[in-house]
Order: sequence, then structure tokens, then C-alpha cells
Amino acid sequence: MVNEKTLVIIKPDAVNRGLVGEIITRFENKGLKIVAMKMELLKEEILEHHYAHHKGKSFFQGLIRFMSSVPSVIMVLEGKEAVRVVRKMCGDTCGRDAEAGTIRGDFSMSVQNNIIHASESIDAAKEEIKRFFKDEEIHSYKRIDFEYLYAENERE
Ligand code: IDP
Ligand code: MG
Repeated sequence: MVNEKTLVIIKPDAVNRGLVGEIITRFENKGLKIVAMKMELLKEEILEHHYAHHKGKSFFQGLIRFMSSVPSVIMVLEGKEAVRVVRKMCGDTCGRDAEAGTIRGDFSMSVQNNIIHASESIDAAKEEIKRFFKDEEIHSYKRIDFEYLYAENERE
């Protein structure tokens, strides 16, 4: 499916460090299509849902504070196997462990302040996209380079 979607959050550390353009450029150059994008100061309530899998852990409150400190840039990226491709481009959770060449590997030294969020699975992506975007905020269009990004037998 060339229209698989994933949710990406460019986190407050990346916004503060002026890395938004660099990160978006990587996705555009890769051939992923931006189908939704906005800047938003994320509220505690939405973050508590988003990070519910870490509730009760020692770093949870600090993580929520960090994520709600400065606006984030939130977007939906689309492409063949977009969920897997984008996770791979982000690298391991801890910036210190992430491979060089990945976004976290190239720009982060931290486990919490690790630049970016990307959905873990197709099901998580569906849920997260609904959490952050209304249907009408998600666009549908064809990139002019589509026929060059994908071979004929990859375009379904
Ligand atoms: P992921 O972002 O690579 O999917 P998750 O385990 O889902 O990793 O964690 C979500 C976010 O919570 C991480 O991106 C990071 O910002 C934060 N986090 C995860 N583990 C720790 C920790 O041990 N200390 C502080 N923050 C953490
Ligand atoms: Mg995760």
C-alpha cells in the first residue's frame, strides 16, 4: 500500500534546537509524502494518553513536562511501509544507542530528549493519527515524482 500512514512528532528539543527543517527535509528526500502538518503546544491530557504505556514509571511526569514545554510539530507521513521506514529513520529510543545516520543517532544524546516520535505499528499509527488530527486535516494528493519513487510493480 503506497498510502500507509504514520504519525510523527518533532519534539520540543528539536524545535528549540532549530532542527525542524533538517528533519522534514530527510523525510521529503526519502520520498515520504507529508499529508498533514501543524504546530501545537501539546496538553498534558493528550500526552497522558499518548504515553499511557509509561504511566507509573519514574520518568513519566518529567516526560509529560518536557513534551508540554514548547510547541511540537506534528505530521502524518505517507508511503509504502511508511510506519516501518520512518521508525528505521528515527533509530533506537536512546539517542546514545541510535545508529549514526538515523535522526536520533545524528542529533541526540538523550533517552527522553530524543528529537522525534514515530508510530510503532500500523494499528498504533491509526490510533495516533486520530488522536492528533481531524479527518479533514489529512490531505490526499499525488507527488509529481511518484512514478520515479516507485517502480511499476510497487505502485499498488
Ligand atoms: P519510542 O519513542 O522509541 O517508541 P517508547 O518506549 O515508546 O520509545 O517511549 C516513548 C518516549 O518516552 C521516548 O521516545 C522517550 O522520549 C521517553 N522515554 C522512554 N524511556 C525513557 C526513560 O527511560 N527515561 C526517560 N524518558 C524515556
Ligand atoms: Mg513508542
